[in-house]
Amino acid sequence: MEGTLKQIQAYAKEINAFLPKDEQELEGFRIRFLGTKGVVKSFFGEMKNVPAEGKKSFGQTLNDFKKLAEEKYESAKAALNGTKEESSHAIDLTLPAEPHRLGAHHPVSVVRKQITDIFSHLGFVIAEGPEIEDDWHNFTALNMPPDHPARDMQDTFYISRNPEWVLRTHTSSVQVRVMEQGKLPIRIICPGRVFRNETISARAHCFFHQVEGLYIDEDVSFADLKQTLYFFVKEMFGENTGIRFRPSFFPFTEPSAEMDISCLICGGKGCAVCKHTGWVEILGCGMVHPNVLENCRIDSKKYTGFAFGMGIERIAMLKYQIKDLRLFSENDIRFLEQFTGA
Ligand code: 2NM
Repeated sequence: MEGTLKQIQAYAKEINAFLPKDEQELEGFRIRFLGTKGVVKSFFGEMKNVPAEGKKSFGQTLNDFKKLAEEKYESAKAALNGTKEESSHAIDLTLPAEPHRLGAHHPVSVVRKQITDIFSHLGFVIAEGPEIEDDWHNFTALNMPPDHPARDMQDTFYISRNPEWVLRTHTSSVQVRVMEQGKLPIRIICPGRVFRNETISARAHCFFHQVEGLYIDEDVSFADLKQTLYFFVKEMFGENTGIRFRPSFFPFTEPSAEMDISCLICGGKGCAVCKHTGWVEILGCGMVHPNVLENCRIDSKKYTGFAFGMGIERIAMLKYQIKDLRLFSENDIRFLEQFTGA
């Protein structure tokens, strides 16, 4: 009896110190102490040898011993599962990092920068102005009489609260503001968003982006206009690109012209992009109308100037062979991410 109690104490010590490192050790513990042929069972088997007066106390000891083994088993099992769960959530510092998705510049921003950079090299500086304009800066100062078709409700968005205000239809309004400041000579480039009330299609939208240029000084001629734009075309589209001018009409320039470049796709042989003419229109230009200079308090006897305007989307469509204008404003990642590093 004495010996049995000593044995139980020794086992209790072992149980208290038990700390399994895996499932296998835990199962070994269960079989050894709690199994059908285990230590606990075998001690209960000894009950029949204990004299009647000692049964109660021995039974109590055995029950405590069994409880100790069972509780150890449960707590060891929980600890083991806990570690397992923890390790599956732990960060593995040796794994390669999740890549950060890098954004890309919008093709309109890419092409706008290319255009303004080229003119910066010729001494043009960027000028900006408001997108909501008054009638004077958007139309009247630019020699557009009240019955001019460009003023038609179909083309212009008017602000209903005050029909004197419009969403600018071109950035020439910015140039009027600069001319009115009266500091001469003027050599500016005006990028910006402009608005026209058109039916949305693959070729038209209710807004687009423009870059307009203006150069005013004494003795500025049409030859200066041609040479400046020729430099621009060679920088933008390549040394071997040809240019040609066709007479045109704008109310704010006289004479006026439209400029074509030799087709980038077929090199002038004729294809679908140039509609088999070998040429693609890229901008409008002309010598600033004396009425415009006088409207802006510039002496048209002393000063002359040239101006030009182009659509950024149009240039981008040509350069990157983009077929649908709507892609520029849909914000579809699959389209936009193609311009990384462009
Ligand atoms: C164009 C075509 C031709 C132009 C004229 C002026 C200003 F303010 F000087 F009168 N700015 N821009 C102009 C001339 C714009 O865009 C197709």
